[in-house]
Amino acid sequence: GGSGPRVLVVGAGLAALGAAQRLRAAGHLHLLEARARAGGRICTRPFGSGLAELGAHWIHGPSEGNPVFRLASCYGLLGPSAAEEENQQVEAGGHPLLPSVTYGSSGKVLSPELVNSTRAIFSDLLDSTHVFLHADGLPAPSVGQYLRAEIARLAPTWEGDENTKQLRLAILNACFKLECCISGTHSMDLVALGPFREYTTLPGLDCTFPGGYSSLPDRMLSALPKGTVLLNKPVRTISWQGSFREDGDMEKEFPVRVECEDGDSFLADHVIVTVPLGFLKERHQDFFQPPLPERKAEAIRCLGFGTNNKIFLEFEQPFWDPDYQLLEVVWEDESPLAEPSTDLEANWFKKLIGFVVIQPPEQYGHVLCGFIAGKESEYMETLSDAEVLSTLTRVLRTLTGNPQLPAPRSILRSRWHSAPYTRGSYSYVAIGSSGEDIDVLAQPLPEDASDPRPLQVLFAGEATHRTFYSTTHGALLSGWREAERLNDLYGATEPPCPTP
Ligand code: 6YU
Repeated sequence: GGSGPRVLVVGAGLAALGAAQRLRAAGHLHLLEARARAGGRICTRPFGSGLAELGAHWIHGPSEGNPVFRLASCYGLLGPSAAEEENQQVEAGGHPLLPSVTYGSSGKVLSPELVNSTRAIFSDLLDSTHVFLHADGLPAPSVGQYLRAEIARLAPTWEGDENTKQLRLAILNACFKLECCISGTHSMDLVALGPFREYTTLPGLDCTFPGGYSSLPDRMLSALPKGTVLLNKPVRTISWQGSFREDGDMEKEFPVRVECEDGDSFLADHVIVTVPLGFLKERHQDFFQPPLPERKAEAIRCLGFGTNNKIFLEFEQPFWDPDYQLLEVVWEDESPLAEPSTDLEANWFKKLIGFVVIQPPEQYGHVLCGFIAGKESEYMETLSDAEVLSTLTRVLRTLTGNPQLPAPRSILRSRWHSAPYTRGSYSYVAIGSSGEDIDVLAQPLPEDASDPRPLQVLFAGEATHRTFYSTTHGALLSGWREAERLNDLYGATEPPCPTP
């Protein structure tokens, strides 16, 4: 370390690594990470004959405007198709664009015409929510209530017999579940309508990392001086507005002291907090000394942070047609206009939206990745692997109409809600909150800009990015933003050859 300020970063996920990468002002820099690994919600594990992404899966909108895409390209971590101009221009609007087949609960594949025309209805309704951004009067507080009212209004105009209409409603209900996974929420009734379209999508055909998403944080980590990141160092409390002195050095005073669960403590001029919103929701009251200003505590309470989990299943042989990359599921008796079941034990698996086929099978084996959001997903976390595997085998036998369908050979799941240093998957703007709360969360402390010791506590992480929350690029940009805030304070200007 040099003579500059002492900076601590809590966490070693993408926001933290991004901050470390861009900090030029720091004399001393340490990242304190609770887990035994860096990467946070980027978590690649071996599975089948390849890898499984338990956290972030795709680069959403891989194109020049996406900093994760730029960084990954610059490190050479992406496959050849990601580099193609054509793929970078695709406008998917944040939804998976994969060739798909839809299984109905009666054991038959549903008509692609009916499925596609129904999806188009849903997608038009979703698009129509943009008119409510910054609007004065809203027809409903939540995205879910708005969509259901529109569906109730439209349903009588649909052509076809009663069975077809019921099936359309069932398909729409499946669309709601997919949307719950995308927003990382239990129900779209919890997602605020007004700010919904503040989340911004970027152009580009979503792509994956051939060597695993973790290859990105790994590369960022290896570029930092050895010993910068301390693993297995969960932070217990952050004291600020203090006057702390190191033993044996009565000269220098620090405003910040960070104490770890193992009793170690670190003094600093600045601390960048990148812990997930789920952790803050649970712990903010005793995590900060003095406690956070009420307006920030309120933002932490109001913003949404739900659960989206993945269930990887490896099969001996594929039961699906190799042309399909997405196997969707529709429970034919469901409707968005009916009350959802609250019997988690009996019905949790119906919240599963279906499976992404992991490509290519030559590299990964015959692997499906199921997605499940909400309370049902949190309930799933309490079950054993064997229970989940046997339930899903039964479900797949029902859906394919094949009672002999062989059980998967192995299973691997994420459990983001139970993870003590995450407590869910990612943030959303919940009813009763707005994009303003995101900005409040991102605001450094002390609030008084004329404080002689400014920027004691800074906040980064996906939940602090107003338009890219819930993504890796939002996390990375938030880390860069806070690093630049400190660089600016110390007049540490851009190096002649900036990092990508
Ligand atoms: C993306 C995707 N993706 C799936 C699933 C999940 C997420 N995301 P971190 O948590 O990484 O780091 C904090 C660290 O702090 C961590 O290491 C902790 O251990 C540590 N820590 C905590 N407490 C501590 C303490 N006390 N002391 C010390 N350390 C402590 N993003 O771009 N593409 O495909 C997905 C997906 C299952 C769980 C995702 C995806 C989200 C990203 O993973 C996530 O944002 C970043 O990795 C977070 O980085 P970070 O540094 O902030 O925190 C309209 C509209 C809707 C809006 N949503 C639409 C977007 C859809 C989002 N897509 C998600 C989909 C998938 C499949």
